[in-house]
Amino acid sequence: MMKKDNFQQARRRWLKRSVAIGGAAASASALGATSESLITEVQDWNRYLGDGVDANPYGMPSKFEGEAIRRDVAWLTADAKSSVNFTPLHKLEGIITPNGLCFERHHGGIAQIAPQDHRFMINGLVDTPLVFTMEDLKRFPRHNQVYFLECAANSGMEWRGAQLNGCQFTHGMVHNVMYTGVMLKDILAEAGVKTNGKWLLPEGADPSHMTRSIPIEKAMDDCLVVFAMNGEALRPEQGYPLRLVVPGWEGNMWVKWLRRIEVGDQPWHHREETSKYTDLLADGRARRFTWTMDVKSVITNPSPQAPINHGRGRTVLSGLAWSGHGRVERVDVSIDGGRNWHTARIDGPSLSKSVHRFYYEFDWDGRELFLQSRAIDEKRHIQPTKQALRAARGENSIYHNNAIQTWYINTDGSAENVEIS
Ligand SMILES: Nc1nc2c(c(=O)[nH]1)N[C@H]1C(S)=C(S)[C@@H](COP(=O)(O)O)O[C@H]1N2
Ligand SMILES: [Mo]
Repeated sequence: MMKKDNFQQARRRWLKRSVAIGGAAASASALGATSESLITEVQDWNRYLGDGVDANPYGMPSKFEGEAIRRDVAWLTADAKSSVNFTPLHKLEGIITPNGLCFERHHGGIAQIAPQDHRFMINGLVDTPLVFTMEDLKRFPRHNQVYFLECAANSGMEWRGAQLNGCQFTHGMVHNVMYTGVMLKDILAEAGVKTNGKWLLPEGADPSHMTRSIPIEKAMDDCLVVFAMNGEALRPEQGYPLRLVVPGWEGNMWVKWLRRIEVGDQPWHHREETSKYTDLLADGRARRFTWTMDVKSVITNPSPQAPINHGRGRTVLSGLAWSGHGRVERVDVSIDGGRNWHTARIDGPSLSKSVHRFYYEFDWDGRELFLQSRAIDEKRHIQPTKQALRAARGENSIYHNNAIQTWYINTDGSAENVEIS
């Protein structure tokens, strides 16, 4: 132990060491190397009383977190009411997307529906057509499940080449939420599906009259009709007061402002949406009914919107991985463009059809890097390279791009969306 009279001397020696301490244990600045006044002087927030408990009946993030917002890309869509914005993935930690940051995709603007005015109907090939109020629905057994929702068009602009500069824009049409709701199969059992009832047509109450065909097997498996997200009521932009959850399947089937499900014996011919959500192959044929979202991952930090700004030394790389087929089993990370792969550390819950958080800590030597991540799910699906995906699907596709993403890290720590071959 250090005696007290030796302490001053030791402290002076300590102050002279202005270099940062490298290595795994610490990357703090030596005292004296940075603005010491922040420690030695009384600051405003230390001196003046803050707001009282009545300042924010509904809490907001710190005013210093103004960068953590959804963003849209003006040229992508002509009209904000039939548009999309993107989750700021580079600003998130863990696996849950906060409600105010979940990307939005809607085709007719946000419907504002008072819950007492909302009705949900089941009709078609059922023994008893039924109409439910929100109160009625809340009397079925409730379930809580964390699921990702990914728009089939996520990463769609990247098919032909590196385009958008930031994981928010390349991969931000995904969110991951804990839903509370009731099993669709419980509601269907109440109505009694006839033996020839094979397909469901869920319909939204918004002006887009969004409809999708869903096979009965999926409905009887894990679909939920939900009224809450992350512990509170659904947000209006996410379908308040009621939305369909179709775990692992493409986002357009997760009908918001859900008002009706018709049971039929065959898939419906959709209006413009069918053609939109079909993958066009190079030979002109189209992939139809490509519902499951394939295994995918992206490095969120560092990335173009979140460069390395601490110089050389210990660097924490982090990202997200998910698969519509189940759990993510492993994530590999490369810092040299796929020449060498390292197994990343998955931290936090590993739930089926939910995003997984991964980390890879390394010492950056200040040289250029090519960062990549590659996810493998429990069914042994491996995330493909862009070249492999193009070879399989051609270049005309927009939907279901789950290819490996590359970020180029410059010697100054800045990052850029690139493609390498
Ligand atoms: N009623 C209705 N449901 C809808 C849509 C819509 O426009 N109207 N958009 C769909 C699409 S294409 C996607 S990707 C998801 C987006 O869900 P989010 O807004 O919660 O991100 O909702 C789907 N459900
Ligand atoms: Mo979508």
